[in-house]
Amino acid sequence: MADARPAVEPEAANPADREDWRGLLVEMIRARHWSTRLFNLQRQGRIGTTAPIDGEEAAVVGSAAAMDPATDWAVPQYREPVGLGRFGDAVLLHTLLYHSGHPDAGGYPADVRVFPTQISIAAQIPHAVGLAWGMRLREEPGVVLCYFGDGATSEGDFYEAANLAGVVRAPVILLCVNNGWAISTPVREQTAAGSVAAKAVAVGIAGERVDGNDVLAVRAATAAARRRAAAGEGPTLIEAVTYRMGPHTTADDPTRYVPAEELESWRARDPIAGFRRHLEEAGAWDADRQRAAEEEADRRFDAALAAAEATPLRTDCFIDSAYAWPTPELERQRRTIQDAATGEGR
Ligand SMILES: Cc1ncc(C[n+]2csc(CCOP(=O)(O)OP(=O)(O)O)c2C)c(N)n1
Repeated sequence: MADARPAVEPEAANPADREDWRGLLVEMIRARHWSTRLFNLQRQGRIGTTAPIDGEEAAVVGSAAAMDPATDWAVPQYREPVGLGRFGDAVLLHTLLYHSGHPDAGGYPADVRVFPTQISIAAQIPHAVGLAWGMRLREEPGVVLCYFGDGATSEGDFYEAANLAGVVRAPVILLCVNNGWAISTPVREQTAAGSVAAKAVAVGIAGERVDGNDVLAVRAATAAARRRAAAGEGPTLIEAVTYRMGPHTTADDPTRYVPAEELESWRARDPIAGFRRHLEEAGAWDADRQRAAEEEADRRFDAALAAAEATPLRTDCFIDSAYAWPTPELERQRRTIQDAATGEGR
């Protein structure tokens, strides 16, 4: 793979291109910033386990940038939501609720076209294909962008969903963020296929491998896949080759399995640092812009955190969500929970 620098020279670009590239850099900075803040909240004991995005921002932001949040859907696993800010700040709010164990985490507003965080590996891929197929049958516009990791491509859910997507020509983009590792399993032990993209051949869909640290390359590949899907030409499997520069989750210690030299070689290709350096050299980015981007990220995070912490806990919601109708015994349990919450009955 080439280094993380974009193929187009900023010097030669018109002002609109520069603005566009700045927008992508701002989104990548935001994603890493939000990921770091989630990490810190976990360390403070204010939320549970989270999965940092560090290193994968170009793959996630670049692909999302090819989509239209008004018509298209994003279906993430658990690492990508902080990179989906362009789909609305409700994504961050619900990510915070999810990592707080709040029952409302999955209840996205109807106009936010993002599926809730999915912890079960690859389980979101059949959902994404079903959604895309349904949209096609109902003649709704829009394309579904489904994210998953390299480890997910060893799951039955991946093969079954990719196969069906090919048969029904579902307008779906299957985007594998190949970050090199599935917890401690390196990708070379994950598959003998040579590449994830090669697996597209088996199900008769388009497959493409792209430098996942080049935000412009990822966006271009996703935009092409989106055009094909929207034109009824079927799904695409995109493998964005990138690297997870931090731990798998806040509960992981990668120094026990990641070779230090491997990490260092990928750190030198940090997708944000590379793109930023390129824009700086062209006079399109500076320290003031950097500060403004970080402050904006902080403001939005603070607002989402305040909203998450102010969301009332519904201790009895399992009764409504798990049963079609409550029995007298369940109603008794609900009263017990409510009395405990209000301090009555003590
Ligand atoms: C069905 C299922 N099996 C096992 C796990 C435990 N698990 C959590 S993350 C993970 C590795 C996932 O790796 P990958 O798909 O490459 O995604 P990444 O976390 O690297 O982004 C595993 C095995 C799980 N969450 N779900």
